[in-house]
Amino acid sequence: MAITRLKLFHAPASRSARVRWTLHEVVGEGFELERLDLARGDQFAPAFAALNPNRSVPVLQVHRHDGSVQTLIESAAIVLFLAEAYPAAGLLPPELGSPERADVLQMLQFGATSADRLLWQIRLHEKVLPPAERDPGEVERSRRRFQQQVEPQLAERLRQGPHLCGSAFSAADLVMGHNVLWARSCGLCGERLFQRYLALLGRRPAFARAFDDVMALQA
Ligand SMILES: N[C@@H](CCC(=O)N[C@@H](CS)C(=O)NCC(=O)O)C(=O)O
Repeated sequence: MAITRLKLFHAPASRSARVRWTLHEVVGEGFELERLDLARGDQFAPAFAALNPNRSVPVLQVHRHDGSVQTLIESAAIVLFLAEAYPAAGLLPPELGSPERADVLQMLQFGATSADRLLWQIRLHEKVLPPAERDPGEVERSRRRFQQQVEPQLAERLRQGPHLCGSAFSAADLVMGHNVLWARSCGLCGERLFQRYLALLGRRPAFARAFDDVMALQA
């Protein structure tokens, strides 16, 4: 059923940036954006909690031609949904069941689960939890595991790349590229090849649009 309208609930410097970036890749400016201020607690407003009981961003509302509105949560699932719904954007190798498509799926999930979890543990114990509940040991363990498990796998792929799954940009870059950006803000992914990878991604107009609010925050 044809999609008639897309609306993203988004907060800068959060996982919803993956979805905002994907939307700019697939429909350019053809979507609506509602910004939430997580520090102010907008995610706990009853109207938003009714959309996402997890009280987190991203949330994507998909309006279709038959008048239905579907509410989607979970950044990686939404990235995958958009990649499938807009095949002309070329974010997934087209052949179902092909090794190339399987590789993009595994890297996208690796980004959304194992890598994301380690980065989240670092953030949680450095910034989010009340100081008395923070565990510096957990930060250290997560950093070490990221450096020992995630970085070498990404580096090996980027050496062959230039993208994560070969020569073509894909949905895996949308999730893992965002993670590399996040990792660098934690002092990880320091090797030059990660810098080169982000420079490559940064040349995409959709990337620049998607992260303009982060740049504005930093400025
Ligand atoms: N697994 C979810 C995680 C979503 C999530 O935790 N989002 C964070 C921002 S990165 C959030 O909205 N947190 C709400 C809060 O800080 O209270 C996804 O990838 O979409």
